[in-house]
Amino acid sequence: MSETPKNNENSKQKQLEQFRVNDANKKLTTNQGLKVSEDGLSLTAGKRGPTLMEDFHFREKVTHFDHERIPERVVHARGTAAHGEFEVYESMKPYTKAKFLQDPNVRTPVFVRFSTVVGSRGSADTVRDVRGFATKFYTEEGNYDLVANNMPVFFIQDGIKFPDIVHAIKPEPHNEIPQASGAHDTFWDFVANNQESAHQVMWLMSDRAIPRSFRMMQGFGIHAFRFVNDQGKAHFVKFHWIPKLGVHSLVWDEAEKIAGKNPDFNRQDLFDAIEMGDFPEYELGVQIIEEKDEFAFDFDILDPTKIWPEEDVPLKIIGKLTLNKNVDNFFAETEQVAFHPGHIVPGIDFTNDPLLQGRLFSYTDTQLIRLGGPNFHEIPINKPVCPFHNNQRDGYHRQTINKGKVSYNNNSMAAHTPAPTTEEEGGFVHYQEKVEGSVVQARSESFNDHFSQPKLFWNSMSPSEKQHIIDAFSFEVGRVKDKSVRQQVVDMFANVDLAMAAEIANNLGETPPTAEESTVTKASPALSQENTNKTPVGRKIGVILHNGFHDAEVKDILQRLNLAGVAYEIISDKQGVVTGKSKDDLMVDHTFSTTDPVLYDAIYIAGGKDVNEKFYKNANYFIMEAFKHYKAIGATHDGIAWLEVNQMIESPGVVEGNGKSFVEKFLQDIAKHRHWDRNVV
Ligand code: HDD
Repeated sequence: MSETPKNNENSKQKQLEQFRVNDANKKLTTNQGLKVSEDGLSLTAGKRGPTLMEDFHFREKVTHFDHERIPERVVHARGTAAHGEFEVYESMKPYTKAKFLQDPNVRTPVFVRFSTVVGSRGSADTVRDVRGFATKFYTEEGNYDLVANNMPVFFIQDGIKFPDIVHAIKPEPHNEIPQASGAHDTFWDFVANNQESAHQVMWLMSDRAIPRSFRMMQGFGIHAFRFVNDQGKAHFVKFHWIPKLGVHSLVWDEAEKIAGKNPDFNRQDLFDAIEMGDFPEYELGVQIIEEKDEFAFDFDILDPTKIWPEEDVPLKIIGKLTLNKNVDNFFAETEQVAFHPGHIVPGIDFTNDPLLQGRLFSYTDTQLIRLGGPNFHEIPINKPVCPFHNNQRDGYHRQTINKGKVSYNNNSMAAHTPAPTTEEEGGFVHYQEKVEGSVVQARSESFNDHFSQPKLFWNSMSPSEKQHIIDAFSFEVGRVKDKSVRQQVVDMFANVDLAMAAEIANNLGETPPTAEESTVTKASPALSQENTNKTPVGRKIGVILHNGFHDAEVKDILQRLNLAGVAYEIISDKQGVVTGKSKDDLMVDHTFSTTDPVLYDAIYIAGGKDVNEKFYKNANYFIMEAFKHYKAIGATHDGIAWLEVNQMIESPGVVEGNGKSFVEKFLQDIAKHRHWDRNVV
């Protein structure tokens, strides 16, 4: 294990470099290094005879192949990851002694894995689900993992119920249907009979569950953690990631179609952005509560089904994460990375949140089966960049060659080393919280209010967001076959909002509920995506062109869009080039059949001369779908005819014209993301 410099900038990349191998232009060998002379024919007795056992190359190659797969993660199996760096804006010394949060000049290497929760490894990206947002900080004091989700609350309050919620939402055990979806009986049966789930279910039915991009999604540590400073003073803290591009979602019809058209939609988007140098950025925000205020709120701050409303506990922005490098090998890095909320550093500590306490057991345990033994910390992606020394030995796939004969403490033969470190010298000391109580299996009554915060969430939604929640409930519960479960769900959510539940009941053909109206009138504007950052940066538009298009003007428009951070793809009826009226060319990226309007944030149609009926119809489909999904549509030159025929002129988010003013208006409309005020039937 090599010693690393204090400022560990790029230290992870330097470490990984030792393990990277490029096989191109090399001679083919066995794993023993033997050069092989034949790789396509096995050793046989005669040219038409049986394969011989002696063929060690055949056996090694096929045996290795037979063992290529490892168990997928029991949850969060579908994911994608990238490398990056974290920087703190100002020293957090008053709150925490964590070294990576002290010095704005230090860049801490990070590895981030995004995921869906329910689907298996090959499932589609755009399903309705919670998203994981797990970050490993390779700090000079050891690895710190912030294992977060894109929603700030959880379904359950106690880790012991995790197998239950996961069994309920995973495909049903008798037929393994449905894949990557909560729209089935067992999930909703769980919900109705575990009412603590109400808050997260509201988030799951909202647009947050179908993010447009991993680059446009928040992350939340969910639990109350503890910051501890060098004086031993502690504060409660919640962690938030805020994407610089704002928080944006798909619409459900679009998400379902993308699942078929490009199941890799989100991972592709992240990969492409990083390849193009458009590095995704997220700011780190913290909410801090003083220990003396532990009981100052009308909810229990340790309850993971509760947010700390930002209007009550302000968000302090303290740093920035930049993702700037794709992985070299998906399996070696993304699949083998092992996160654990228990990987902490001095200055950060746990609280008594019973869900967090449960997690502290589960994550190491799962790696033992998934990664095949206790030495998974030696896999390059998991290895700390700082030195590590202890008396742990052996086990499957051990790589470290520990010298000497002492592997125990206390000893005299190695002068009592490796020796513990004092707190002053950076040794981790658990926060000495005073704990008292009888040994019980019971929960504090302060965890019992399951409906006030879901109502706060509902109150905070814009009209279109509310409608989407009602539509989502109607779809998801509409897939439930058990009538009693459907009614139980409607009755349960009447405790959140009576009118909402009545509308869902009406859509489902169930009996309207009769609960008392919730008295919560408070709203938290920070919860609505309508109040997020809106920018055209990071968006991708489809540009529909035909031969004879106005080349000079269109190229100028495309350049301006590009300068504003918008990527584009040229779509036409044939691959190759489209030639403009002044004989200038543009390369076609896609034909109408290799792409689809759901894969773009906006459509720009400039058309061309003499389009045939097939081109006309295909282009029309692109525009109609984009219109239905509330996306910006721009048209210039011959393209304007399509807007006229479809009576779209002057609809919100539809812009036609030429030149600079067209670009400005189009960019504004792209930035708005979706035009909910459009009349879509
Ligand atoms: Fe978990 C994976 C996030 C509760 C048990 N979890 C996992 C991942 C994320 C989360 C992002 C994927 C990590 C990766 O990319 O490899 N989990 C959460 C959050 C929770 C949460 C934000 C609540 C606040 N989880 C939770 C509980 C338990 C687990 C209560 C068990 C008691 N989670 C696991 C696991 C996984 C996992 C089974 C599967 C794969 C893995 O750990 O490495 O141990």
